[in-house]
Amino acid sequence: MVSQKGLIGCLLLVVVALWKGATAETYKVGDDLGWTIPPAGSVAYSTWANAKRFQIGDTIEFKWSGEHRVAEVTQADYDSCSKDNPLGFYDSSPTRIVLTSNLTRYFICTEDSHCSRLGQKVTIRIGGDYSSSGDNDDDDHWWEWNGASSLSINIVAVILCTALVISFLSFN
Ligand SMILES: *[C@@H]1O[C@H](CO)[C@@H](O)[C@H](O)[C@H]1NC(C)=O
Ligand SMILES: [Cu+2]
Repeated sequence: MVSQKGLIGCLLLVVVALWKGATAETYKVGDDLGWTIPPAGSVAYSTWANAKRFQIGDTIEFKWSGEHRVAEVTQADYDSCSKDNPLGFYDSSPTRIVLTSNLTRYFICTEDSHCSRLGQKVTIRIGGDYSSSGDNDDDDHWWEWNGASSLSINIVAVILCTALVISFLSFN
């Protein structure tokens, strides 16, 4: 006999799983640091980015005060901090950018030598293999074990719950 509590718990699980699967995240670049001259060079932004799991549909938000800008550039221009041929240019804070593909994106600040000498630049890797990107415990959830896609977890949850509902109804 299936208890009513078990049934309710099961339905809650489905709601949580569906909600999680449908939720896109917004990431504030640099977290509390924001978009500014990093205290010890670009490592602040690479550390920040490496700890995230950017996915298609997520948004990154550049937020700053004072004299900063955001330019999206090619990888070559990123490496050389060249601001002459930006793919995108944003001069008001906050700037939000939606990640629409798995292609890596490169952003620099175009003010003075903020990129070239002070390291105000960030690389955003989307999708991809996160096995070497450090501690991601924050984003590991028990309903996404072993990296199984949330879609397949949702399907399993729905099937289990349907079976529970059917047995609940037939025993009552
Ligand atoms: C993006 O990367 C993720 C993770 O590797 C993958 O599951 C997904 O299919 C990719 N999407 C596209 C459109 O390539
Ligand atoms: Cu700047």
